[in-house]
Amino acid sequence: MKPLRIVGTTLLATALTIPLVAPATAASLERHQPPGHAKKDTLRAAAPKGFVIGTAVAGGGHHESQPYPDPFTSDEPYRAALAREFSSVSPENQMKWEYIHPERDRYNFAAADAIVDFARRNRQVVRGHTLLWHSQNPAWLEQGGFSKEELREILREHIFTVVGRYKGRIQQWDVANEIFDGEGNLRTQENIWIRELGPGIIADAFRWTREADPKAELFFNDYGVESINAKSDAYLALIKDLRAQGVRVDGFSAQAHLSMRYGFPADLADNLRRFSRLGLETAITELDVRMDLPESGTPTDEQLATQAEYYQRTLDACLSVRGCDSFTIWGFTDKYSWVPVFFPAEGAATVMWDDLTRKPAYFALQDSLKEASNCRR
Ligand code: 9MR
Repeated sequence: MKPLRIVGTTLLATALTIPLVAPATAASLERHQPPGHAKKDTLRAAAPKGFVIGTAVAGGGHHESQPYPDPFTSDEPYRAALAREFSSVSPENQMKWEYIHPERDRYNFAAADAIVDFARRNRQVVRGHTLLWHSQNPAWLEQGGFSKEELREILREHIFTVVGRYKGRIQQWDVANEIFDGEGNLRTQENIWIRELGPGIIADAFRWTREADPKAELFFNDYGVESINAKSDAYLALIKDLRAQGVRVDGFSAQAHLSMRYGFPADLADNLRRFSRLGLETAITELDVRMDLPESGTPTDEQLATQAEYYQRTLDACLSVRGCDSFTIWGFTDKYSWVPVFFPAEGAATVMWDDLTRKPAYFALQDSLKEASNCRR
């Protein structure tokens, strides 16, 4: 044990009046290390200064059909890992309309509040997800038969209420999520806002969010935009257009739900750089890497190695682009991943096994973070 360095008698006297071991609170327990892991042996400790490493916080959505209780509120080892490993959290479902605004005149903030409080206790930033989307909207909204004026007011009020409630506590908001289809056309049918109110509502959503929380960074977020393609081109054009109208957009993020079936999007860094050159932030917001599982259900060593490579290349791409300072994986344990629920026969998409032990992909991320920390020092 290292001898204590005595700074000064007054200080020492004061220090001795403070109990040496703080009482174990829920928050302090969350910071405890599991046996066998050194204190600094985490993803967040490995990350370079100013670079946040995040995860989705499991709850709602597909979890409700699974044979386990709500992960975030009931799984203590899960919570401990969430606090220990990550410096950013994204509510997986808990801030979506169907959860946070279940009836026209009623909001339900309990689940989102719990995540934002957890983040504060554990010195984590939060990515808000999401305000304008075509999916996971409540029936009262989708089937309410509202007039254009009513709909516009409903969105405005929702944004001011939700964004206002968490003002100063959200680092990045996914203001608009998945507004283009694969061909780069606006989703004019599926997306109630664009269908009923026209594309101008997108600019309004950004303006209202900015007004409600001037310090949050406001993003467009989508999947299938990792490469230079019709969809990412459409975002680039839209963002330029919005800027020309004086609407400030801060960032563009690629979800990065990758599948080993399709190969790695090798132009990811080049694509992000196009946005960075406009002065925008970029981010990876929902990375996971799914694979076809063998009959045994357990990936082969070769599959795990390929998966690790995909994770690492995605991180390295982000680290290489100026302004890509936020990197989030969509869940960290296979136990709670959305993948097998949505893609039968595929799975093992996250960086930890069900029992929270680490896969090669975890170590690949940790290595890249450490290397970036050493280079940037
Ligand atoms: O992980 C989420 C899952 O629990 C929900 O059931 C699903 C419903 O659409 O949404 C999942 O999260 C999505 C995210 O909000 C937006 N990008 C795609 C994600 C995976 O479907």
